[in-house]
Amino acid sequence: MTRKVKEAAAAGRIAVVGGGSLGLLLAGRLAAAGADVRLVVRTAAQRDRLRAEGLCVEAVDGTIRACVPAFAAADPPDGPVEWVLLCVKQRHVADAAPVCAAWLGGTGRLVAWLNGLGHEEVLARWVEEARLYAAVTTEGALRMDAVRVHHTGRGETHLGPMKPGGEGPAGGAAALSPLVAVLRRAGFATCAKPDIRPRMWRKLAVNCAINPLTALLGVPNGALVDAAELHPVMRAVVEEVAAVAAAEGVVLGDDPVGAPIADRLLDEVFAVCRRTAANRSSMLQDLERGHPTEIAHLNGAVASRAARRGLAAPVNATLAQLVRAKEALVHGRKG
Ligand code: KPL
Repeated sequence: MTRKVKEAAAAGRIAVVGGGSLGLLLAGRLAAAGADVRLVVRTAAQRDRLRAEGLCVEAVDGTIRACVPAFAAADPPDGPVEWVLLCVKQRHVADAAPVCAAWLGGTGRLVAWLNGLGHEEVLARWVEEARLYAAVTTEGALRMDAVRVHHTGRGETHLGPMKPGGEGPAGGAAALSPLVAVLRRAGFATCAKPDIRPRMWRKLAVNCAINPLTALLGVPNGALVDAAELHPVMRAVVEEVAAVAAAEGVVLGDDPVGAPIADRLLDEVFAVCRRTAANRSSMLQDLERGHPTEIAHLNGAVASRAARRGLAAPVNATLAQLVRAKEALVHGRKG
């Protein structure tokens, strides 16, 4: 057995659940790296296209064509897997959770690659917390169609247990090693963290600052840097997110830079805006496509968690209301 095959095999069987941009990217690159991976998508139509045409990842370093066994959510699993990598939108989590549980059997672990808050509680109804992990990634991907994804930018991926501290000797960050190894082999710069929550909340702060403003104004991410009028709004958003994180016991300032946390979060927001200047945020794309946005899991979740803890988050609450109003006006959907 070659080293590549041995390392890929050590991670065990993997099911990527979700046929959007990230799901296609992970499944395609993992399959090309020799991992024992299958892709579980929502519809039979996408499954049939994947079976007929294979999966294509277009990247700067070349095009990868992979034959990944494809299943629809309603299909029975081809046996239990060691890992489920869940890559769906928040609105699909309730439907995806029982599908993930069926693939996991009694011992597999689930890694959620999702934006925002809310999925943790839903998943915990189906899988014990000790088997739940989260991933935060800055890899860029754009789905071209049901079987083709463009790998638009390289980034970093961090994985860690959703509930740090209580996993016992065999669990926690240590259990991630084989998965980290196979993700690295597939070309993703990945590392395991004992506590992923600071990364999740920092990503949340970035999404809460960028997504609603780009969606409301109909502009690409880079435009937020040029509009100085928006900077105090973005600062207030990240300050509120940091206050709620602190109230939930999550320490966001884990690198010894010394600057106040809101300054560092704002720097992160601007860095992401510059790096993804031409991109349209996922919330803007959702609005344009007539899909429900993830506002309830971003600014809406920050506002409601703040209220639960007796804190005020007026800027996040207002942005959430405005996006709901825009959804209702644009799509005739009730807010
Ligand atoms: O994650 C994103 C999103 O669009 O949801 C950002 C970071 C804003 C990049 O577009």
